[in-house]
Amino acid sequence: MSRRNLLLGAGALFTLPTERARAPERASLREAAARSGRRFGAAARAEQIAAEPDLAEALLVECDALTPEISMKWDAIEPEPGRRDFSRSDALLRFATENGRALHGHTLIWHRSIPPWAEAALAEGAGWAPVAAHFEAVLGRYGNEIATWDVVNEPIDTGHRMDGLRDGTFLRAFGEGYIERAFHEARAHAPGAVLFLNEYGLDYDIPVERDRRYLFLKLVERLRQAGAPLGGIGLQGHLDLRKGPFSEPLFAGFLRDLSGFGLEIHITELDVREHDLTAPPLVRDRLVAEIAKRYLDVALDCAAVRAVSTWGLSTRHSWLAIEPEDLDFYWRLVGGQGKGPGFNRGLPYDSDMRPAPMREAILAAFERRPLGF
Ligand code: 9MR
Repeated sequence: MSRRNLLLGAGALFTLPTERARAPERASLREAAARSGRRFGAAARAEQIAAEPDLAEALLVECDALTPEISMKWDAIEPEPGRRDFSRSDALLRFATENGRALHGHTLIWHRSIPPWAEAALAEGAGWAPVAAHFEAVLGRYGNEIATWDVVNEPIDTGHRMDGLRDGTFLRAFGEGYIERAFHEARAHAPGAVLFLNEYGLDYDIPVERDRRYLFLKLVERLRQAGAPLGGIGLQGHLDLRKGPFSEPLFAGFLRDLSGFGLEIHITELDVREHDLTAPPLVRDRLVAEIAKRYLDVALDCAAVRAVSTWGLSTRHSWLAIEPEDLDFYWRLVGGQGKGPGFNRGLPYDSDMRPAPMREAILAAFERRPLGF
């Protein structure tokens, strides 16, 4: 299908792009990923795609798959018990499928996206019924069309319990077995889907992340032994220039251990938090691209790593952007002049939808590892 047809397919959502928004002539990220036997994707929001043709086009040019950044979370879907709003997820799915792209389901269970009414109900002993109803509603609607799902997101929290499980609503309501139970519940409503456990903070050579890696491997081992229908591992990959060091051998060793479970691994939320937004843009871009390349060179050396997604495509929209109301505070904090945009530069496209050095880094990492390396 030509790019023009791709775009016409999405005509209901946005108008045709101008020449200005055209992607570079070189290989797209999805083409480079395909040559590496992988897929590339990004998190996205339907309302941004509908309002911004240049973003919509860049997503279609670069991505095989989109992840709903917010709209498929429990609190977004069901703000009040039984009153479900699927409109934004429906729109994103329509945009993806009309253009021959996939969606990655994100996320059925996450301690930060439980609607307040469900939080209260679970704490008061409502039992599994609200969780089952949520899974049934979401997977009943999308389970056939979406092939990969984050079932449980961020279950590990270091420093509290020997098993590393986060001391939160689900653990308190259902005990240690809730993760396994969630996977079985998901399997019951989506028999053919690949079910993922998604986790953050597994990247750096620092004590807390060493602990997290150990606890995460143990959790995966327990789930496998218990026969949970776990099919994939998501490593979020939120890199952070304030953290460090990053050790190639250590991260490679972790991926080797993880590969031993025979599951597919996805890098699900790659982006880079900067440590100095006041440095010259060229310096910032170089630092961002460097760490992304180092991380992906190791990740793509691992044959089990099948997909890479960034958490957003352009820094125009990033959870790492500093909100306008916080900007004054930020600039005072870093001793700046109280002006300038609060954009973090840690994504493949800049806020004007121009490819950034991080895009080159991702491209180069895929190109370094052609299929069958
Ligand atoms: O980027 C997302 C942000 O816009 C939302 O406000 C937030 C709550 O829904 O979730 C952010 O995405 C998170 C993702 O779902 C899980 N891993 C961490 C991401 C960044 O916080």
